[in-house]
Amino acid sequence: MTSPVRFERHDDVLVIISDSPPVNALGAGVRDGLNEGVSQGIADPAIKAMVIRCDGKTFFAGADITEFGKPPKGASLQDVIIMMDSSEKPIVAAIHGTALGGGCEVALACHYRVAVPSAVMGLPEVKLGLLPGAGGTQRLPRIVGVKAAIEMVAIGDPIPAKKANEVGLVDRVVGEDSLEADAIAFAREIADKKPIPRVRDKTVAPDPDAVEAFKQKHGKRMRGFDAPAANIACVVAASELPFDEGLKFERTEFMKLMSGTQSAAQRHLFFAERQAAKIDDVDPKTTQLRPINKVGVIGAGTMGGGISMNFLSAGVPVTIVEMQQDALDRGTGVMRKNYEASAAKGRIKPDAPEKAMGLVTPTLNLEDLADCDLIIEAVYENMDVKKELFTKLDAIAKPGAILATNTSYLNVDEIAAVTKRPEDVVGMHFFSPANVMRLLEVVRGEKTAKDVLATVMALAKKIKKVAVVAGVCHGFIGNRMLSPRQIEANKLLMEGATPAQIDKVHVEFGMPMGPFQMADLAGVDIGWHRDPNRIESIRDALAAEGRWGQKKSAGYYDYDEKRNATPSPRALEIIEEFRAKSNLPKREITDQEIVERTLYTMVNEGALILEEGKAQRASDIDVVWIMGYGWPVYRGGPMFWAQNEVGLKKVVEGLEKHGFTVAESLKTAAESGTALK
Ligand code: 3H9
Repeated sequence: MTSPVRFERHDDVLVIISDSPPVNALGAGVRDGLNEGVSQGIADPAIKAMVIRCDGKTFFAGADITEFGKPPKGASLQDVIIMMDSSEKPIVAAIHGTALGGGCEVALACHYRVAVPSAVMGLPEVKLGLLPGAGGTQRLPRIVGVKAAIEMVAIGDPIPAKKANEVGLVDRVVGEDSLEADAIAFAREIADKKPIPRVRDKTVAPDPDAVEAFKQKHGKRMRGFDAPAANIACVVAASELPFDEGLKFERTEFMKLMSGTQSAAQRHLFFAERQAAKIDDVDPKTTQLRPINKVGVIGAGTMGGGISMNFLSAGVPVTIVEMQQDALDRGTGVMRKNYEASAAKGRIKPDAPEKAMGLVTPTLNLEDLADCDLIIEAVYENMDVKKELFTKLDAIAKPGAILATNTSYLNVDEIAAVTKRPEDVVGMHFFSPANVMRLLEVVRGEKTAKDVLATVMALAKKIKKVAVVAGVCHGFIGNRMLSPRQIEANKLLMEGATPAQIDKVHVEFGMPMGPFQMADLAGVDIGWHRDPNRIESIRDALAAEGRWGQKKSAGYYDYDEKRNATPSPRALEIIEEFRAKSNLPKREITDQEIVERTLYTMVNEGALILEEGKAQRASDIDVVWIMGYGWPVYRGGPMFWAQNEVGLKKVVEGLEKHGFTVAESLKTAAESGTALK
């Protein structure tokens, strides 16, 4: 097999070039090639310096994640890096694109680094539940100090070349289009400089205050994750131990994380996210996409406004329609305020609010949507309202326009059927707040055309969403799975559990909040029939008493003026009264029973969704629950969790113990030890 790494001699400089698409991951072939190239450079008396660079869109984007967990092949990255570091001839890393993870570590082991202005450098291993395992945690702080190093490894966001240059990670920022020539010239400049600068020879002072301040500031976002603390510990070790001992410490911590379930879950998510973009029977290479240059959004409420902002932020003009002028003004006003708040926090450029709002055309006239390439309705969740609207849109929209509904439960086929163009109709289910949440469920109707699907998937990427294709069923993937959880949580209340106990189990599991905290936040009155005399559920009883949740400072919990929750004696009384009327005996409920009845039932529903073909693959379900509902990333989503952390046999036993009908595919997978697909 030909090597992905080639060597080109430029007089006294050897240029070692990796060409391993798509991202020059440091797989066995690349590592062997680097090993060979550097060895040749060292051995050849005519060579004074070396340059390492990559072809294609990026410098090495890291270790090859697909190799993790498999038997080792070829030279190890650690060995290659030690050889580079020890070379008596200087090596220059020539960086473009994204020098990430192992790629950044290769660069740090080089004696000099040059980069083009658009390049970024970072150690994002923490996002995969890992830490930089090839010396990154020991070299980085020796250049940038403990404080900046912790920021980079424990959060994992890359920094641009200019910043890298300022903090000493990059020696020179070179021409965007002349990387190789500039790197060779630089190599000649430094070829005879002695001593060769090696990061390992530097020391870094401990900075316990910075470590403590970081933990204080980011404690909440790191809750439940193993990797951030391990990354921090390695940086601290770099400031306290000699280099070689620090490397050993890093190695031990790396292996611990690598063999744990969290990293497996986070790596699963990395690939699941990318897999979700693929539609089994649609080839993006041969499918002509429909151009989307203008979007129409119907409804300027929270949802419509949030949806619009996604497109505006991506530079796509939006026509936004409302029925009344005051609602339209309020909606666009909120959008503007949101943009201004982001600008004030420095999250977007100061002129971004003006730019974005300059792309909005507010109108009361549905006919103004005639020139839109995509129209998304975000109106009241009612089938008759939606049908009437789609009938009108069918008459107004231009031929080839995509007509999308943001419904979260309703039958997209029934909506499509009122038009003469059901092939142009699709569901685009955004999650609230729609300008923030990354998930987009793309609901494929029976007749939705393949190019419509492909266009919407590509558009999702453009507006920075993670899109997952779902089939038509009540609640699609996410809300359909939420339903058994809610039903069981309510039954558990009736049987003797408290809202606080159920929520605690969910929060300890890693969810941002439990079912009753969520109900209080969203509003206990949502979907309530508004008849105070009709009390058919605990929720009805709470709503009838005005306990509508956080907005009324009372719901399943009581709230103080800062919205801090405490268990509510009155809510517990209401629950008791309702139980007494139902003649249900009260019993002790264990936390394990709550897990089995509220979480195993979700897995069961997920298996049914797969059986019915409403999701393309189990990993898509995981993406939905992580991106849309706050399932803990380190548990990899419900299907991954069930298969890899709990075990399907145990899930089936738990479901059967409580009398649930178990999905056939779940039983078969549990019995045969195969994966749910
Ligand atoms: C590490 O380095 C550990 C070391 O410290 C220690 C070792 C001892 N490996 O994202 P895209 C695939 S851990 C294998 O769509 P973009 C990806 O699956 C690593 N494959 O492109 C996709 O495949 P497909 C630390 C990889 O332009 C294709 O490449 N590094 C890897 O939107 C295109 O990817 C990271 O965590 C990989 N490392 O974004 C960086 N990376 O086409 C991870 C990508 O079949 N990578 N693929 O679906 C990224 O963040 C983005 O891919 C990147 C490009 C920003 C580079």
